[in-house]
Amino acid sequence: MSIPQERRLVTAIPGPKSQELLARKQAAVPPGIGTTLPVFVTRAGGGVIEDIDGNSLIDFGSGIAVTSVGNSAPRVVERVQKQVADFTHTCFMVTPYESYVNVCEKLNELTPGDHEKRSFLVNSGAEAVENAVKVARLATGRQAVVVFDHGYHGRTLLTMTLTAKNMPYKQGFGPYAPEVYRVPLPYPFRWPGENPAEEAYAQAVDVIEKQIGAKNVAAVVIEPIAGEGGFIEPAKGFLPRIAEFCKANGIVFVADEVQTGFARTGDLFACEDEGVVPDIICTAKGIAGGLPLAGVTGCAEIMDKVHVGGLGGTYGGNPLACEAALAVLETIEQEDLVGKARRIGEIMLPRLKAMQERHPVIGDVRGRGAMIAIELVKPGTKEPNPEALAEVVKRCHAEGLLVLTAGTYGNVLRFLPPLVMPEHLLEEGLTILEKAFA
Ligand code: PLZ
Repeated sequence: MSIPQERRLVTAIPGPKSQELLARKQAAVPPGIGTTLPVFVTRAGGGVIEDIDGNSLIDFGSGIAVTSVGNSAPRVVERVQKQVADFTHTCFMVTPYESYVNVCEKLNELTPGDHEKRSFLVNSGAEAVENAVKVARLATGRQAVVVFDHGYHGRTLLTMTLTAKNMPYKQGFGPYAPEVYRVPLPYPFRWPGENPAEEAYAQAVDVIEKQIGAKNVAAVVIEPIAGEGGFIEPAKGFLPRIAEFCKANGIVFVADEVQTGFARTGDLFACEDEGVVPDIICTAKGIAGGLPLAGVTGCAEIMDKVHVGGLGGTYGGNPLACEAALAVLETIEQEDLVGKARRIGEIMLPRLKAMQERHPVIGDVRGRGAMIAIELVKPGTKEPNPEALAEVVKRCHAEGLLVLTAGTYGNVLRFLPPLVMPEHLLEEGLTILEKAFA
């Protein structure tokens, strides 16, 4: 790896050059586009991000679960460089090219279930989810879509409607799309009852049968681990029961694996953990090492119902992004990134649990593989503690550890390191975190 795999601070964070650029950003870009950490990036790779002031930061974010293979991963660079010199765009719907077909064949092969599948490619996670709903509606002739508390699916009109949290995603942007219904998610840390999976399932079915009518439901859309909602793993047993209910009622079960997919959770796809086979699976983020690409993969019998020309988009499956995806899939396989994700979890979870013992502000430590979070509370209660979160994040950032937040209650610190993160940097990052809590 050409970038030194070390943390190096040569200025305060952000440094003077980043501050100058931040002022220009503030004058040129509306405040609606937020900034987690205002260091302006010049290079990144492996487990680090270098900024314009010469600092090198440990990356616990992967650009929100995107650069799982690392930034500018060697195979990605090589394939994209060749492609950019050959041709940059034809539009797959106008004159096709092989790499798009290769990516779809791979998605059909690698996603859960050995039934016959079809895939098509779009540009973003939101576009993938929106297209899954289009396909499900056409295939079933039904309209209603069921989503869950704490869900996040994107920022377009439909996917914003599917998203649970008002601030900052929805406030003022209505009216929302019709025929979207929300049901409970068994959030183990906060569920009031004894049997979260069964109780949430019963409540969800009650809403579907009594308020919507199961025969009116086109799709149930769920993240196998709620990402933006705070890395909430639904209580075990819930996902398989919802999938069964869908099957029994002719409802298309859509797994939104935009954040959880491609080895992130220590399985290639998070649904595999409980053996759930979705009818449609949406992928994006980790699929192409940072190039914009997303996939919709589903049962052939559902996908083939859509008339010729009913799906598409100018850039969907752009040749550069497809080459990047093929490089990513090769890297995941050859560098055993599924195994690496598990190893990251094995290192992080015990250290975080030890921190929890010492610091009662840590209410919960959870996650799988390299998708790990801690939830901060007022000590001795489960009351959310976003103030403590802000303080810890500030200290981590000042020390050169990039961390992200999440959560319906704004009190979750989440870790999404690149799966190629060197172990010494992972350990160093955890030590910075320990000091921040102390
Ligand atoms: N589904 C499960 O996590 C994107 C959002 C960043 P796009 N999550 C990061 C932000 O604040 O905008 C996401 C997701 C799940 C869908 C999406 C949407 O993916 O590629 O951002 O459209």
